[in-house]
Amino acid sequence: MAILILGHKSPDTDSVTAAIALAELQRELGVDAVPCRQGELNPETALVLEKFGFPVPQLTTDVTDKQYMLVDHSDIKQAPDNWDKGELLAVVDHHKIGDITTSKPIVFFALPVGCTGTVLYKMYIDLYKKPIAPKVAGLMLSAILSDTVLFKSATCTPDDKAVAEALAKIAGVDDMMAWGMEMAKAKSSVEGVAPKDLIHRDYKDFNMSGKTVGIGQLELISLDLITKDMKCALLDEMKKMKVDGNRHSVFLMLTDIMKEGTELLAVTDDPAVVEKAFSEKLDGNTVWLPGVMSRKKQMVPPLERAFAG
Ligand SMILES: [Mn+2]
Repeated sequence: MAILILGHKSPDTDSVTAAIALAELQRELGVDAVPCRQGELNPETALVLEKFGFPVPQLTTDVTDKQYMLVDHSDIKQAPDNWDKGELLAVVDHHKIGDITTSKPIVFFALPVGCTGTVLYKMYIDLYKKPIAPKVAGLMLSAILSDTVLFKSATCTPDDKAVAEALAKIAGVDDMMAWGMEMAKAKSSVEGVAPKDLIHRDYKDFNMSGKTVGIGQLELISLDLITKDMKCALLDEMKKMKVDGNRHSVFLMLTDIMKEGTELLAVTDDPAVVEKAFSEKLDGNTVWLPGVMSRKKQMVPPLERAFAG
């Protein structure tokens, strides 16, 4: 039976392309593996798969009685359903260690870099010494451009940049910044998309001191793409999600990748946590956070500290 490889729920480009690239690497190693996705593709990921000629991975959200590997996460809240009723064989990641545990030793390969694509490059080249096919390199390059927001994110490391340049050569992408802008434009498309789908395009639930906190993020080439009416509709949907999911807070980061900052929309039981975390006061349900672009590095840690006391 083929091993399933899955990224996190509300998949982004990194989660989808890392599943494909790790499946390709497994095949190089003589292991039968199938890349999966745990949700709908965002428009950026769809563009990336089309450009490099890959089919859309199968939709799988349950790993009961399956052998599987995880990429781009190790948190239960983002993992497939019944993660404990299947057998986890490997984790390849670039986040903090999550709360998934195993009863047997596994492959666990993680680095504090900006993208799973960068970690996979090191696995291919340094660990397993396998060549990367040009179209797989294209996927990994795209993931790095996406996760590091064209190398502007606080999560970006010199390794990400060096690996992206190496991958661009393998993939035959002459102008990676131009390709990155094309991807960013696709990612920014919001017109005609239901508020719920916009929030879930890149959404994660976190456990902060025992409270469920949801944080979505939209990366936009301009905040003007979100009209006043859309903002109201997004807040209404967030209020619904807060009640339905028994969440303490639901946040939505509207990140302007050109201005390099985030307008944070907040629906919360305790507005003081926002002030405590960012030293900025909410104006109604919103606050501008200059320089904040990364959920992982600039949103989650200060919020966790604020929730902890
Ligand atoms: Mn990632």
